Amino acid sequence: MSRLRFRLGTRAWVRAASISGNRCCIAHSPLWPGEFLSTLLKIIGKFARTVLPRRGGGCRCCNRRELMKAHLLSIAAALAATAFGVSGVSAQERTVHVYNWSDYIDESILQDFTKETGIKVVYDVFDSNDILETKLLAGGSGYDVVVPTAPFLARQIQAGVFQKLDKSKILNLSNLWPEISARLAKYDPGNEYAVNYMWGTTGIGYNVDKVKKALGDTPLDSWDVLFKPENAAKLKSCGVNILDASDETFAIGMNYVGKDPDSKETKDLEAGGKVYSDIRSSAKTFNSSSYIDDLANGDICITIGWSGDILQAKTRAEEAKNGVNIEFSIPKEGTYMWFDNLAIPADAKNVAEAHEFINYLMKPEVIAKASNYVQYANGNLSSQKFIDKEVLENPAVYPTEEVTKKLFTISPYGPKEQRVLNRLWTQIKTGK
Ligand code: N2P
Repeated sequence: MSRLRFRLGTRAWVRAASISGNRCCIAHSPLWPGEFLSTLLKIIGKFARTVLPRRGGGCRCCNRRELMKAHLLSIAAALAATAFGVSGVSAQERTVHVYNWSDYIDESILQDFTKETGIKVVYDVFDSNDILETKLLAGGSGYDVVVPTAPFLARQIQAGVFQKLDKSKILNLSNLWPEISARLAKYDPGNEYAVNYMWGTTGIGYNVDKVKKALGDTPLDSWDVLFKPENAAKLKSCGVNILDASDETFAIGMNYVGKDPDSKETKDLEAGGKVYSDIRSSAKTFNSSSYIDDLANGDICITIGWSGDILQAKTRAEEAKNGVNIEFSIPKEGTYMWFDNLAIPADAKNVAEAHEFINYLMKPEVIAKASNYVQYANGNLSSQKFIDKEVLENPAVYPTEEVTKKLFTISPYGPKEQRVLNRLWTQIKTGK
C-alpha cells in the first residue's frame, strides 16, 4: 500500500513538472512518503526553485528551455528518490507477520524488536497444530514465521510448506543447544528448515486444594489421578479439562495402557483413545488456551496441560492472590516431550524480516526473557545464564536427567493414520 503510494508520489512529481504547453509547476507532492524522501525532496526542491524561482501557487510560466530543465531535474529527482529512497521507505515500512502459539511470548520482546530494527510485528496466535497446518497447507497464509511442533514440522517440510533457512542471516544460531538441535534433526534433517523456540512436556496441572478435597491423599505423580474413571468421576464437580491436541493425548493414552506411544496401528490408537472415552463423561472442557485462566481462576481443578501453561496459571493465581494453589506433575509413567520450532513458509512475503526476527529471538538474553515469562525451556544454551534461577532450576521446566529418560517423542502421522486419529478424537469429544 505504502509502496504504491510511493510510486504514485514519484509519478505525481514527474507529471507536475512536465505539464505540457508553456506552464510548468514544481511542487512538493503531498503523496510523497517517508522522512528520508521528504528531506531529499526539500533539497532537490530548493535547487529546483533556485533554477525556477517560484511564484504564487508554486507555478509559473516558463520558456521551453526552462521547462526542459525542470523536466530533467524532476526526472533526476524521481530517479534519485527511487535509487536511494526505496531503502528509506522500506526501512520504515518493514513488517513481519508471526503466527505463534497463544501465551507463548513476553510481548515486550516484540516491541523491543521493532525498536531495534524498525520492523513492525503483526502477531497472531493459535492453540493447535491442526489449525496451523490447515492454514499452511492451504497456502497464502500471509505469515512469515510460524511455530509448528516437531512431528508436524516434519510432514510439513515433506509437503514443501517451508523454505530453507539462510543461516548466514541467523548468526545467533551459534548459541543453540546442540542436544536440542540434535533431537530436532530427527524431524528436520540437518536442521535446514527450523530453529527450536521452546520445548516442554505434557503433564497434569492441578489445583492442590480442590484435588486433595476430591481425592484425599491419592498420589499425584501418576496418570491414574485422571485416567482412572473413579478418580475422574470424583473430580468432575470441580472441573476437568482435557487438552485438545489429539496427537499428544493419544500418545499419552497408548503409553498409559502399555502400548508404544508412537504406534500408528489403529488398534493401538483405539486402545489409547479408550482412556479418554472412559473418562469423557467427567470432562468439562477440551481446551488448549483458555484453560490457563480457567485453572488460575478455579473454574477447573485438573487438566492435561503443557508445562509452561500450568506454571503461568500458577503465576496468574499468585498475582491475583485468589488463594488458588496450582502445581504441575510429570507422571511417573512418562509423558510426551515436544519441541516447537520457528520456520519460514515457502510463500512468505517478508523473508529478510523473518530471518531478522528469528535471529533476534535467538539472542541469548532475548530468548531467556521469553523463557522467564512463559516458563518453558528453550533450545538456546547460551541463554541459560540469563534465565531466572527459579525457572532454570525448576524440574517442571528443565526436567532432571532421570525424568527425561521416561519422556518419549513421536513421529508424524501419515494421512491415513491421521484420518483414523481425527475420527476417534471427534468421537471422544462429542461423546458419540
Ligand atoms: C503455549 C503452548 C505450548 C505449545 N501456550 C505446546 N506445543
